[in-house]
Amino acid sequence: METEISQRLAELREELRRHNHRYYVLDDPSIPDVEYDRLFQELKSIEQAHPDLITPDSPSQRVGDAPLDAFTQVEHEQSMLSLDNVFSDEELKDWEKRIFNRLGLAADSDKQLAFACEPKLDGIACSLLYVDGVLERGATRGDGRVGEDITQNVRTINSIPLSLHGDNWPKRLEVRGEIYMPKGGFAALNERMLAQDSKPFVNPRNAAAGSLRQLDSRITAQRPLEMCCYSVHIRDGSLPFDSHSAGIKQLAEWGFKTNAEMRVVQGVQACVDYYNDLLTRRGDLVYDIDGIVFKVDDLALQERLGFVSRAPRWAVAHKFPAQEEITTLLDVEFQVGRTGAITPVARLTPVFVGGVTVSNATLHNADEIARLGVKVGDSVIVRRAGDVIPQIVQVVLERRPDDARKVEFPSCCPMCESPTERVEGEAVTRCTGGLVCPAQQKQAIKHYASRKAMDIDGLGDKLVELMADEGLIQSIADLYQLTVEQISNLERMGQKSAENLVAAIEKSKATTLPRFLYSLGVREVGEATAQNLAKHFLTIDAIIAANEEALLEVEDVGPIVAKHIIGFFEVDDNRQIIDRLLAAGVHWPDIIPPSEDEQPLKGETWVLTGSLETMSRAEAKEKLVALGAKVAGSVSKNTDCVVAGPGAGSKLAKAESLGLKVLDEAALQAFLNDH
Ligand code: 5U1
Repeated sequence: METEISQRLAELREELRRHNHRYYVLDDPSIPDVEYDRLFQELKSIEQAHPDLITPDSPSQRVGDAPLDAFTQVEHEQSMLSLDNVFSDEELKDWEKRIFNRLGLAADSDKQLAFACEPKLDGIACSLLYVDGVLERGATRGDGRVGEDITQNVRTINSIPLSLHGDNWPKRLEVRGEIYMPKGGFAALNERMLAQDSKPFVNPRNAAAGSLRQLDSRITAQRPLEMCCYSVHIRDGSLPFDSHSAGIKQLAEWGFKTNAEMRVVQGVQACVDYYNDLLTRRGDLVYDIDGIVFKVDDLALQERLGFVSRAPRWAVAHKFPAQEEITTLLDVEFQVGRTGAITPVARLTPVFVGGVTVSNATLHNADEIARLGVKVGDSVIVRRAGDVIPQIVQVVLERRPDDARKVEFPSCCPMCESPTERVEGEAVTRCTGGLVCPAQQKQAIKHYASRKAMDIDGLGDKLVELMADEGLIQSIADLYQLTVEQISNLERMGQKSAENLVAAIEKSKATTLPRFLYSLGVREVGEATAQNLAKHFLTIDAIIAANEEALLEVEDVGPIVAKHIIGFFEVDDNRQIIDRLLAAGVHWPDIIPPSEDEQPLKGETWVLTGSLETMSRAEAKEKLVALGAKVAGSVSKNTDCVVAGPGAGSKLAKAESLGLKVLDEAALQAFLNDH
């Protein structure tokens, strides 16, 4: 009996370890999460019944342990190295020249050295010690010689093997790499922190550092940390490979996560190409990087090159432009958007960050200003990562000047002086001026002319600004009154471009009802909602007249959207603008309602539950709606039919208890084929 239990435990641990590796290291899971959970539960329940059989490398031992009082200091078996940096292609080429000189190779010789290139992850450098193939200790880099023992915390990181795969490992193995938090995990963690009213982390690196610094490893266990390994050190005995790249391959075979972007290239020009390629792809990577590390691939050459103080001559980091910089908040201005939303924008002392000069950053809303505690005059940290708009992530409080000024959110719109309001439960403050507000007028016209709306060729944002500032247009209806002469008198507008623009405006008069509806810029009415409204009501008059009850019958229209639609058409100005547009000749073809024959499900309510194999739920819904059905999310006595696929649960049970018609997927297919 005892041996049977031990055998099952060994099987479960091996299987879970394999799935863990596929999921966290290879990003290639082979079983669904529920199956993993079942195996894990089985392991835990056996271990609970037989605590004496728990081993430190069991997958159950990653959940964290009782809090520590403090981290202890540990000495690394071999010092953890630091890296020299270069900041330009020239400096990188000089580095290669120095290597040639040291190796006694003529600089003009045709010899190309092989370099291993890999992204430099922006995380926390750590070292892992394995004794007899089992993880014994994890430590931070510290000063390179002495770090902090974070064994309890690293054990919770799923991409770190608790015991090594294979059997060709040395008795004592030290593996180094970077512990980091992927961008997606960072965003989710910060959302959780905000939801709990906790302070979010400034960037993924700080989040990783903060998570590793937890004395309570149960907290670390809940943080989405990963480790990517980049070097191997063996205390006794020699390395079973002769190049850095072969070492990385060996690390992967022992079960470590290594960087899939690692390449071996010939010569320094190929290093420059690699750098440029990753610089353009930096924003697409799922983790933050701050540069590229280049290493002489051949270990024998590394040995010959040696070190200067604690930095190897055979490796160098070519840093990317920083994604965070410090600058000064000069002022906060308030911009008014199309829907009246007032966005505070930080005006900054221009600073080069993330590869561009940044002089503005968004401050989002009043809550964000309060959260940052930022004042005008403060030194602030600006972050520009990828194509994301620059953000202020932190205030450097110790540099706050005495005359720093509090940021006051305006009580009146800075454009039209109408009062601002903040609806309870919403983060946004809005101008209540509607289309009286020149800022909202301009945005409304830009939206009306945009490609997915009325698609007025040649009427870009700058031209709208100019025409509005010159007093030629105040509302979208004014567009149809513009003359060639008026436009050609504008700065940098010739006769020909003015004629073209008037022709494009004229052409826009022939449109469709969904486009027209979308162009009006009603809050929350995007293209899809506009389509649904048009299909449901068929005419603009019917939409204008619709009350809440009628609007709620339209697919995807909920109480909030209905409120915005009603609110929009209640405003006299808006109805007058529509009248003027129609009088100017804006028109669209009638929408012919499908005949009764084409709508056999008219008046019926269907519910889809469980999964479908031959089509997605969205496709099935589209087909049923095209046949006239309303597809609802819950089952009630008013439901006409429930389509139940595999995994259908409580909705199917309810349908059965109410005696409703239930179809399986095959029956649904047959029905759709017949209609
Ligand atoms: N990718 C990578 N990052 N990184 C950091 N490789 C790498 N190598 C390092 C460091 C400090 O040091 C080696 C020279 C061992």
